[in-house]
Amino acid sequence: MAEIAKNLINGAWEEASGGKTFENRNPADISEMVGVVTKSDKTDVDKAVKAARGAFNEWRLSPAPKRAEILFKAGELLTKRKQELGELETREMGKILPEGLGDVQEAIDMLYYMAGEGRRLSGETIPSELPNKDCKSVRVPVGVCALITPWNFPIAIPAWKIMPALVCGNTVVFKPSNYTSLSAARLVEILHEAGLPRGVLNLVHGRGEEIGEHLALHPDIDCVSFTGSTAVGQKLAAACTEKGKKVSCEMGGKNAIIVMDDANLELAVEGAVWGGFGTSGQRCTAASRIVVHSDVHDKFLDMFAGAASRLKIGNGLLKNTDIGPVISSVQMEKVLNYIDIGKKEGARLVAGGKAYKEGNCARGYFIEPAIFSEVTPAMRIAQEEIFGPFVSVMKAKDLEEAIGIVNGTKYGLVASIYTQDVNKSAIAERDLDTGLVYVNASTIGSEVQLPFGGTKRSGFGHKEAGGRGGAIDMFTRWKVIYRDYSGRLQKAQIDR
Ligand code: UN1
Repeated sequence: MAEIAKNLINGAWEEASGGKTFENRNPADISEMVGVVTKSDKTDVDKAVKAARGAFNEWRLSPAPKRAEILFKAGELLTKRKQELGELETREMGKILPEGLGDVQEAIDMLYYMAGEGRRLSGETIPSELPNKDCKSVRVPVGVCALITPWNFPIAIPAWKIMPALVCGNTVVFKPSNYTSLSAARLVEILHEAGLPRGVLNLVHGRGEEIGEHLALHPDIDCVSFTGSTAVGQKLAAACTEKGKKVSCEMGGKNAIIVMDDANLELAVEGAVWGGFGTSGQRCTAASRIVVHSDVHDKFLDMFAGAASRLKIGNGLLKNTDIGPVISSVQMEKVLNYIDIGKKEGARLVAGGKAYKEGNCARGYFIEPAIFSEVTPAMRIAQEEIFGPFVSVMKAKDLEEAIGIVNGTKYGLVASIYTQDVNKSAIAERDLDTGLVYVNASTIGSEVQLPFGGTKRSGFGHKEAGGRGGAIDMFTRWKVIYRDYSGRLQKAQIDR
């Protein structure tokens, strides 16, 4: 029997109370069992929340720079284990190793960045209108946070949430995706080893459908941060708001790249391949639509289809692999079903779109990177998030039409434009209704020192990561303090 990845509750690694487990298998080869994971039920969630609640007061009162020192230490430990964790991610969810290593690096960056915040959690002092009175605003932690994360960035997205939550003085119950439980457990193990007091960070493994809602809506949870599908996020946002919890959700995307007639086409093709097929298209930031100026459309399409068909499909641990599997049989069926939908809608499949079973790919969930052309904006394949190696190419006669197409979905996470014209770029930067805009770069590549998140149905509540408007706003509340040392009753607005 393989070792079981356990929950961490109140500083102790333990199996779930029901004694049940589930297996994690490698999506590149399902005969390989990556590990066995303990399967929590609501009792375990309750225990974890209780532990986090119990640890809150002491953690809240510990100086932020001291909290940050633990994150610095964890950053060092994670750096030492980067290779091991990158490989584990690849085996657990299929992304190619360089991407797995990048994912770990993003968590390291976030650890150091948020550790720095420990010495910067500043507020404001403002003069009072009354004598002998001072006013200030300070950031205080929100309380006990439920952090629910997806499988496509098994280490980075948890780090986006856990690190700011901890440095701000919150305690945490972390529920990672069941597909990437082992990667999540390693990250928690590192934070634990770095010296977090018991109960400050708790980990519960299990399925979202079974324990996610129970955790998020638990009466002792003050704050919920979720990354996942729009369907789940919307429901969660409504339910949490109703219960008075602070909530933020990072959800789906239908991100687009605009390729103008003056674009450097080689660069645009590279960007489209990376944005469309990196992580097998399983990113909320994936470029699933490319809107191309009519004058360069045919040439671009030719180059793009050629580049996509040259991508080497396979196990992400092998050196030459460009594109790994999708996460599961369910996801594979979903993507293949969208291929049928695209054909039925009258779009033209110009590359890929079939299950790939060659050589040692027979036991994995591989799909040839698919490109549809002759896609029109109202088609389902131009509107719905597919989350797989699937790109819809559309035509536009000018910039205005292109921006209209890009903005014409319910999502608003990322958009990008390839152009050499500074004026066109400026208009796109202004008018694209997305949380992130890239110029002459793909839809992927956010950095931790800036906020991350989308508009419309892509994001709800505060953004993630660093910078103004980022995660520090999510994991703190502003408290305003008026201190009167006049020794008499003073009345604002009335004493004149
Ligand atoms: C996601 O797509 O799910 O910019 C997150 C990027 C990464 C994070 C992406 N830094 O693509």
